[in-house]
Order: sequence, then structure tokens, then C-alpha cells
Amino acid sequence: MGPDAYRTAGLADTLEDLGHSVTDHGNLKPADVGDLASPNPVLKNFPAYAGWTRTLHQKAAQLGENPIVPVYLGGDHAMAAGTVSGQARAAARLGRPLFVLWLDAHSDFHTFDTTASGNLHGTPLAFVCGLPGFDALLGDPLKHTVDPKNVEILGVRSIDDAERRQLLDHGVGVRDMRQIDEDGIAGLLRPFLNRVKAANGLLHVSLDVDFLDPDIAPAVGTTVPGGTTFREAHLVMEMLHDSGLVSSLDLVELNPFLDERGKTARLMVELTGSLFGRRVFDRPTRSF
Ligand code: HAR
Ligand code: MN
Ligand code: MN
Ligand code: MN
Repeated sequence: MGPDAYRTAGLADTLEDLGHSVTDHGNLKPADVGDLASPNPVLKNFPAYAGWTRTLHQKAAQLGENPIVPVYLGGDHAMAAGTVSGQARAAARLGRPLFVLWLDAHSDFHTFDTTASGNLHGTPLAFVCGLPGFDALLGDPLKHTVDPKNVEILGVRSIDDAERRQLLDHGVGVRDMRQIDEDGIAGLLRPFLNRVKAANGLLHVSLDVDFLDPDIAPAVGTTVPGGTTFREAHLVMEMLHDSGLVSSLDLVELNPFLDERGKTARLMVELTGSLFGRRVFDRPTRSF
């Protein structure tokens, strides 16, 4: 339902009004993985995770080599296992490092061994960073991983103990809500964008609805209070646009059943508009 909610909220028109040409690739189908055995009985819907990851990995690996900006509409954040790993494969073929900006209340850095809930949306970032135990997902070990030091998690306010250890061990950049409160979101984002630019990197942005405060974005199953404000979120998108660095985007975790008259879907579309160049008034572009 997520992708259709974005279509209804006018995502394509919003981008076309900004001068972009848009191709809707329609809804994809998960690959058939038969009765693939689950690596851990606690995992929920493991075969579906593997099927979607395989489909999305191939699709993103193809799209990522073209001079376009794919926007992947979800759907559960588990889908980022496929989109980000595919973009990483494409980036490797282009000879450029892939950086990931993970905008989320959660760090999604569990392995199949450390997740207690078995909710697979808690695992995709660990998979794409090459943590162990994920081989059954693609059927082969992941060849092109994302360097965890090239990942920045912004807006986080819920991290499990096992995730915290793994994030520290692997040197992932973690900017929590307290840091945003103290330093301002622009001041946190700017050094990361400078790093991407200096490395001639590509940048994948994974935007989880719960990055936003639940008051402005209620349509998500895992709300956490104390999220980013309307302006903080738009400012991130505006800076991303000015940077010219974004090469792919996920919009994930929208559950239209939980929405209030489509307001979350509309906000996500407006944020995407800001990322693709919408501005209130022209001004000399400030270097980020
Ligand atoms: N860390 C918790 C778990 O693994 C919650 C994960 C929730 N993740 C998302 N996506 N909703 O960010 O169960
Ligand atoms: Mn989910
Ligand atoms: Mn998430
Ligand atoms: Mn989340």
C-alpha cells in the first residue's frame, strides 16, 4: 500500500513540476525462494525477506549504473537490504565509494543472531555493512559491502544493546536526537556531506517515516516520540539537494492504514520535493 499512497499523494507530479522526468517502474515482485530455511527460528517472514532482497538487489544494481536517481518506495525498511546492496554493487562498478545517510529513529543494525524481536526491518543496515550471518539472504556472500565508516545514522532515539556494541565496533557514524538538539541538524549534516564530496562518493539516502516526530508523521507502526520537526526534516532535504550528491533514495515504513487523511504520505512527498530542488525563494546557493 505504501507505493500507491505515494502515487496518490502526487509524487510523480511533484517531481515533474520541478522539471524532472519520471518513470514509474510499477510494483515489483519478490523472487521465488521456495521453502528456504530460516537461519534463526526467531526471524519473522524470512523467505519473504530473501525474495525481496534478491529482486531489489538486481534491480538496484541495474538502475544504479545509470545517470538517474532511483526512488524506492516501500514498504518495510527490510527492503533496504536489496536497494542499498544493489546500489553498492553499481557504485563499485563505477569505481566510486557509496556513502549511506540513514534517517531513522532506529539504527536497524541487528544481525540474525542478535535480533530479539525477529523483526527483519531491524537488520538491513548490518547486512549491507557486511556483518556476518547473512549469506542465506542473497544465496551468496555479499560481495560489495558498504564501509560502515561511510554510514551516518541521523535522528536516532532507539538503539538495542547488541546494536550499540556493533555500531561502536564497526565505527558507524551515529547522531542521536540529543546531538541534533544541541548542535542543530545542519551542523551535524554538513561535515558528513563534505566527506562524501571529498571522496567523490555516491550517496544513498534511506528515509524511514519514523525519523519524523509522530505528531507530524503518524503513519508508521513503530513510532518513537521526540523525532525531527517539519523544518529539521526539510532542511536536511534542502541541504541534500544543494549538495548535488544524492544518487538514490528509499522512502520506507509508511503504513497508510495508520495515516490521518494522508498527511504522512503528503509530508513524505513534500520532503522528496525538497530533496529534488523545491525551494521557497531563489537565493545564491550556499555551499553546504
Ligand atoms: N531495534 C528494534 C528491533 O530490532 C526495533 C527496530 C525497529 N525498526 C524499524 N525500522 N522500525 O527502523 O526490533
Ligand atoms: Mn517495518
Ligand atoms: Mn528503519
Ligand atoms: Mn525506524
